[in-house]
Amino acid sequence: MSSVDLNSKIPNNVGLADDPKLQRALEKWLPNYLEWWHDMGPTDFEDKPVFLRTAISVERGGWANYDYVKMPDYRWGIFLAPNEGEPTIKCGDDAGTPAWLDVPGEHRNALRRIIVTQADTEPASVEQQRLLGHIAPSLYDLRNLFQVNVEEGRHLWAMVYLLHKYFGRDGRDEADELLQRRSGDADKPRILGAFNQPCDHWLSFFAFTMFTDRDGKYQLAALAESGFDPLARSTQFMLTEEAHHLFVGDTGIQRIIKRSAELQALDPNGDVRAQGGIDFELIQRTINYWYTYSLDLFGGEISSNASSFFASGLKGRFHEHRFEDHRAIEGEYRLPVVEGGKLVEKDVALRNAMNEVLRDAYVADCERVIARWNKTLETAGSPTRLSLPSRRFHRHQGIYAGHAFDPQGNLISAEEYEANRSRWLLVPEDNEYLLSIMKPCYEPGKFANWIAPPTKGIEGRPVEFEYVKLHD
Ligand code: BYC
Ligand code: FE
Ligand code: FE
Repeated sequence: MSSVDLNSKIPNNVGLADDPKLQRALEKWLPNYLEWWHDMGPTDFEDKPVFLRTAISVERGGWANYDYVKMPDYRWGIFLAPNEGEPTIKCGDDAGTPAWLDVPGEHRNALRRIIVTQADTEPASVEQQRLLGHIAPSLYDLRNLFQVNVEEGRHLWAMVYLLHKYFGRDGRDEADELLQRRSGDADKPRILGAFNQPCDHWLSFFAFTMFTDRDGKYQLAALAESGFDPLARSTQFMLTEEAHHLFVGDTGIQRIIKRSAELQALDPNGDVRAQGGIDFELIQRTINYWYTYSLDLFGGEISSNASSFFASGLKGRFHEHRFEDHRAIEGEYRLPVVEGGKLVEKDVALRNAMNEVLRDAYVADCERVIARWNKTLETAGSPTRLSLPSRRFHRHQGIYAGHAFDPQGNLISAEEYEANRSRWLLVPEDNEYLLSIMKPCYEPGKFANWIAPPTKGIEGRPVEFEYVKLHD
């Protein structure tokens, strides 16, 4: 395990200084990355000091440093989690045998594809969020947005390191292309669906960090079980940063719910919008929208890709060590499929259902958060309850795509679906309303009317701390 080198151009614990060729290649990529950040990262705040966390080590206790940093000066580093004992392949045909310290020729293409797909989401999310700083509900939230953004940038670095180090010329080309695709671009879109959807306002930002970053948690956890050891250790460390992103989304929506319940109680007709707040129907539509796009990110329910990734030990299940049988050759997974215009139960080979197994863990995690949000509503005396729609609703990938379902998961006609779209999903009129109430609120300790303050600040600082210095 190399020690941490914080003073070189690219902070790292991967011994870059001992590999001058790799170091040069990454130092050549660095200005292109900075140019991308300047063009596609958060607009207009480049000269403002932000109270940011920077990864400086992989020690559990003290891995991060907090200080004011201007975003373009952020120290994006490359860190691998330390190995505990001899790493082994965690799943599939070769479970229990030594892990690969280099890329096995037969898995080169599959690994490259997985790494590129993971990498692509990181800059995509920064692009999606680039304008949100202009309408932040507080300096506290503004800081959290920028924290998420710089860390997604570091996640890109983590994957680009793997591409440069282990995939030669192809890897360098892929790394260049990661800076060329653009979220939502008609000609050069990002790879996965959710990362091409607009994220125009803070309700979408919080839903995105709640639901889409949470897909990130589960995908990273599955890759943390990879038999390709550098990928496993890289994603393990990314997960330490990911927790904050999920916190931002979970508590962001929870604070909106709390405020909406207050406004509901305040209004003589219980009308949240009349008080300038975000009504619960709109919150539910936003949940429906981002949760289902995030479900798509797990891929098809029945997937030969997933089967071969698992079989070859490239990608495990969530917490693979908790399973008894790491080969999963036997066993079936039962799921509803559409046949002859009806839903019928069908058994598929377990390995082919690995995307669905991972999605199950994700859905259960989302359910736990929804239950907490409903507790908030209960405590506030509101009769409203929020819920997750069926995993068949509003899907664009997998066996339910191409069929129409209502949020309860019943097969319905395309006409019925279209007629209810604006009741079930975030639509352009919603965005108009949200943008009309989202004005920047940049006074330390002050919060926009549509959201409650957090219960505490960041890293022991008070809520009214000046998290972003907008004035010298
Ligand atoms: N959109 O066998 P199938 C994060 C494609 S988020 C568009 O069903 P597979 C983050 C698929 O590529 C975590 N296309 O799926 C969060 C395939 O294409 P080809 C990101 C899709 O391969 C917030 C075809 O459909 N990490 O970190 O088993 C902020 C059939 O594929 C989609 C990863 O994704 C979609 N949603 O599984 C910042 C991990 N879904 O081959 C960051 C790496 C599927 O026919 N990726 N397709 O051209 C993977 O492990 C897999 O690629 C997937 C798909 C799980 C995504
Ligand atoms: Fe990330
Ligand atoms: Fe994230």
